[in-house]
Amino acid sequence: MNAISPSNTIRTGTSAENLRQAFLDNLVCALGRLPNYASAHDHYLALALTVRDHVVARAVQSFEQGVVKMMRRVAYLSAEFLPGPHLANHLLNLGIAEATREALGGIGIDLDRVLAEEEEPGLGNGGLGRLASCYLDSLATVEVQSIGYGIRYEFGIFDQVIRDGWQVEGTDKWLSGGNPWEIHRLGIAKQVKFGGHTETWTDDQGRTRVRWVPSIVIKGEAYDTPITGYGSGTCSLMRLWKSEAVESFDFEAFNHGDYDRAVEQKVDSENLSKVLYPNDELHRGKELRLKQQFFFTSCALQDMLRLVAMSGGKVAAFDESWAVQLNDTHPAIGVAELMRLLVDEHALEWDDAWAITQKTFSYTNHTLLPEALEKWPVELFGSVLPRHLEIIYGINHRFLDEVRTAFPDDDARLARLSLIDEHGARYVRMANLACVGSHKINGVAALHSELLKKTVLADFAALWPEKFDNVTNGVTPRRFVALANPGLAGLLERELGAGWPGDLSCLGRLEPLAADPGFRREWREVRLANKRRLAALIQERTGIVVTPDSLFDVQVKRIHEYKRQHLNLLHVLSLYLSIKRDPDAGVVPRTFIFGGKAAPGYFLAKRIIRLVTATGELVNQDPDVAGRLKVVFFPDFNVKNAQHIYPAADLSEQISLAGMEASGTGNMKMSLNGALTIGTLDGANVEIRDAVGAENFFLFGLTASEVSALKAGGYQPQTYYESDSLLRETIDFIASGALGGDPDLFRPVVDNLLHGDPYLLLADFRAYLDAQQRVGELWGDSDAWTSSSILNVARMGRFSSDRSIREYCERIWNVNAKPSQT
Ligand code: GLG
Repeated sequence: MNAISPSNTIRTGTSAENLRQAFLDNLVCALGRLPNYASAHDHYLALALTVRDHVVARAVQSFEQGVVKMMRRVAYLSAEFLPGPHLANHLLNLGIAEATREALGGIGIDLDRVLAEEEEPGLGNGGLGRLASCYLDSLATVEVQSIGYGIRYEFGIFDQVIRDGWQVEGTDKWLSGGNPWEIHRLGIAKQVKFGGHTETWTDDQGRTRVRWVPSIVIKGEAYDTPITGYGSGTCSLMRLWKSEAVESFDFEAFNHGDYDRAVEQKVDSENLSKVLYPNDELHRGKELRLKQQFFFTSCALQDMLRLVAMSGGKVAAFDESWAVQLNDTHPAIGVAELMRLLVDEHALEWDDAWAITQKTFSYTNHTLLPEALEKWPVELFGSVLPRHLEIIYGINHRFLDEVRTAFPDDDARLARLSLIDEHGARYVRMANLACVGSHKINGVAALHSELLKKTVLADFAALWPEKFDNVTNGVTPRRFVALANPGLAGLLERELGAGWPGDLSCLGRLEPLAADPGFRREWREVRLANKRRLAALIQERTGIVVTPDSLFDVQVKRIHEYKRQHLNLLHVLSLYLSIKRDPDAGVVPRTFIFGGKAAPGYFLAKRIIRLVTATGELVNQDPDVAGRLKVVFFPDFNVKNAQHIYPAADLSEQISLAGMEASGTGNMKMSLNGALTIGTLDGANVEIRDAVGAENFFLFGLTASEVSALKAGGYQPQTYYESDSLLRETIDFIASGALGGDPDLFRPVVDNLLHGDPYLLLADFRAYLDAQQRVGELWGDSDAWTSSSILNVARMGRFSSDRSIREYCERIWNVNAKPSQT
């Protein structure tokens, strides 16, 4: 028999002719459709299957390499992933976009229409999930073997529609049109226990061991989605777990005629991976959420152990096979679960298991917000995970001894560091567990990492300063520039060569072109074309007609008070009132574009959305401001829509209160596409401003330390309200009932600002308006604006997620990444 080599594992090649034939084969044979009857969605599925062959062939070869070479692999544990549509990304990475366009064009099918058919997997809330997906992309690109482990939610983040100006949530049915990208790994299933109790027993070496006797066992089945890299044969795997009942029926109940009870367990088991919790940065101690976290983490660790065995590794050297990253505290239970697997199931001694655990895990913190910190009531925790509670007590006991040695007679410190919060009701603190179980702890931007050490993790930083590090976030230039902005990609390819998406340090070579009038003209043309496309989409989705030559002022991200979409609105309304007062007021034409989802239970965030739409209803109709102001709420902000919005942004609004936004990544995406930023010194804005130059960034607002000082001194929003007449006029206008047709509609927003203003909008209002004034002035000088835009792109190379991933590889995971070219 002939040996099967990688090259003959695929039926067809990648010429246009090959691709067309495979496409038609798939249409007819896999989907059962004759070409004449095929819908656009059939075309999408047939093309996806065609491309998938090549992707999967790469993925299995790449995986095999990892097994054979016994390399240390990276496991990225994340409760959320937001990959976005896959098809176009694979075409780019496989280098077959043009051949595919030709293949389809030859039979009268437009590739762009086919691409538009793809539904994205919305398996995350926002930045944290999208970061995980950028990192899988970059891991593949820098040729590191990795698996992103998570949950295959049947229903991801809700679909947002705007009805009568309000957010209405719809169920996300991302799987209903079929998912051609995943492979259900029938052979890979893990059992996960819940509840019950523990018992001790004596093994044949006379050692006392613990056995967990659960009250229920659930099965996790693996679904794999390969993630290709750019210019690399390596693929990452996104391995998501779906929960199933171990037995489909309770046959005993079934035989007794109790049909309801017979299916009950099946339904309960499947519920576990049913739906994503739609809260971003808000912890609610729901039992199902804890179960979800344990479910995917346990499946992942069991799977890693299986792979260790498969590559001939040793359990006692688990950390040599795997570097496991905790993406926030959602998978932090993994620290106790690995201990359980090593000690209870693989009979390792506690101290050996602990050494392995600490060398294996590292932890990324993504937020300083106190309401995001996960803690579980001890009782709830113990009822779901009785063995893990014992293990956590065991870890805590030894850990607190270590603290006592380092800081004798410091009970307050001991209480703060303890894995158990004992103030009043007792809680298990997941961030503390993550810190104790990890050898490295990092924040996601320089400022955030500093603040972490000073605030929420200060006691850990004092105990283990060497554990702390920073890795500033990055974003993939493949999806967010090459795919999202083909016009810009064309210019970059011409100036920098075809390989630019694999090495963003080359962007620096654009700098001299900022002074070249011809290049500036081309740059403007590309930007205008992007804005025209977005304008058409806005009209299609909202009915609002906007002018592409106006300044597109964009704030797209989750709706949250700390991100201060309402500060942006105060500016919009102040401009509106200025024009009403003085029709000749020097206001440059602007289109304000908002987008983002509010957590369904977040009252004020939903009111803020309504305030955007009510402002739009007023402003967009008013002939007095026609041609100067438009306000749009772009519904259902997700990765797919984002790819249309970022390249059309002139101004990127990054206006969170300093010290609140850990990093932000939308800020990077817009600047990389040529937007100028108006922003506070918060998160990665600080580093973006350093990179692009203060003169190419509109800075305003209090610094993080000024914020602390102001709050400590007793902040009084009323004093700002009283001393600034424009601010007063704007707030009074909102309070007057002129918006939305109901005088009480925005009372809660106004009251919140006047009596408390927790995110200091009033304190930053004047500085924000001044910065916006500077924006308007620079916009008036189109050459100067364009130069700044070019320089933004030229200097943003550092914010590629390839750079971030190389830093993780070097400083945290200790694995070799393909070096960057420069
Ligand atoms: C968090 C933070 C963002 C950060 C992102 C990725 O709020 O500032 O950019 O993680 O690290 N929940 C989030 O989106």
